Amino acid sequence: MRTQVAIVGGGPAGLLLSHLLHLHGIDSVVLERRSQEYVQHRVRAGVLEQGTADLLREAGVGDRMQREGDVHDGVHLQFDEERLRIPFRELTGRGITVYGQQEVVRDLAERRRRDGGQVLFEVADVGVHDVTTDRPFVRFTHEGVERELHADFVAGCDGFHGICRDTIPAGTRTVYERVYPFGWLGVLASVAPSCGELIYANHANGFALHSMRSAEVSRFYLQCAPDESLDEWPDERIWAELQTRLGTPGWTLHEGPIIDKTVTAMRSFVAEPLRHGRLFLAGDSAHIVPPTGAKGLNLAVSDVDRLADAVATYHRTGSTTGLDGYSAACLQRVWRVQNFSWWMTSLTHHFGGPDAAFERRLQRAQFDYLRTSTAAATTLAENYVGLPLR
Ligand code: RFL
Ligand code: PHB
Repeated sequence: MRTQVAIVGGGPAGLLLSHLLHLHGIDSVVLERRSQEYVQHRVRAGVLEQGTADLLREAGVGDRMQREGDVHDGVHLQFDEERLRIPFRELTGRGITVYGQQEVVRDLAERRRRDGGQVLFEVADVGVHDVTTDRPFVRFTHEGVERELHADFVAGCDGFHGICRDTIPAGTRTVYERVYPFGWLGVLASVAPSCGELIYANHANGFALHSMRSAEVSRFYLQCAPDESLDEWPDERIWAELQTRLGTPGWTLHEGPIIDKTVTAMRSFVAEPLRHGRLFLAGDSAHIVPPTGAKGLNLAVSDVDRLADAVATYHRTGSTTGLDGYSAACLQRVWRVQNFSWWMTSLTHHFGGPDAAFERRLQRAQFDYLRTSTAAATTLAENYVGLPLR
């Protein structure tokens, strides 16, 4: 088989890249390890930056998001029982869109199907070869048959546990990593959201987040141990802990049936550079942020926006400037977002340890600063709604 860009991974990064390339008249084939059913039902991100939502609309894949997504003009931060609203729209003129990642993936997959795009699900034994030559290719097994996909470029959009990153020789890449001493217990519940906007709470018991997916479905997260067993969290304990950590006078948290529970460990991770020969990494395959800033999906979108443009410019003009600058340009945004995600995490979580009481005093001071300083609140707001894409 031959195509112009071989894309490993059919998550948001891979599918959006394939669609953006198609808009530029460039062929691609997406190779995805999981089934279509699995990919479209994986519960993950929920917050789209203004730039991400704008890009999806401009690329013609934002119709359902426009109808069903919920635009928010602010978020709440809470310290113990004190709640503070950060008014994004007022401070930055921009907002965020709450729309599930799996809905974005469904919209992209459906559009690829309608446009005749090739997305192969349930591929196995994927290996990337000869990326430092002019003739890179991907070998894989599909429906029991071993195949080779030859391309001009290979895009590694295969997430944190993918294989593309490891094809870059250890001597030519540098990994930066921080592992946090806690994880998130994610909960999906069949109950209307109890607040119109997200609430990030720092309580003496630890972090809690109130989010939502629709008028009937709420999404919650609770700080827990990184290797926490779900057996420790029967539904009654989850609701009791959410009531405690999110509670504030005059506000009621509504309870309902819990329909999904997962535990996610938290890390910050960057592998530099994002390019090796004709292999380009994008999204979680190259970087992970702790989810507190709601940035992972948005960073993936920013990477593939740049990559599609660089590949299109190369095909149109022969210029390699965009491709050559891809890694450095992405990394500049990646590190800004790393900083913001680490900061939001540090502001709202308990790290434990001997200086825990000192840390909580610092968090309180930062919270008070956000409450009293427009400059501080604006810094949070402009990072949360997202800096301009390019
Ligand atoms: P993905 O989504 O992991 O997709 C990678 C795809 O590659 C496939 N794959 C392979 N395919 C072929 N061959 C192989 N060898 C393969 N190995 C893997 C996988 O099956 C998969 O389909 O990476 P991508 O596309 O870079 O997208 C990144 C986002 O998924 C991720 O950053 C976000 O979900 C992070 N995230 C959030 N991001 C936000 O922007 N806003 C949020 O509110 C937000 N909340 C979250 C999050 C992530 C979370 N978890 C579970 C990690 C909340 C949570 C709890
Ligand atoms: C979500 O709704 O899944 C969500 C919202 C905000 C975050 C992380 C996840 O920071």
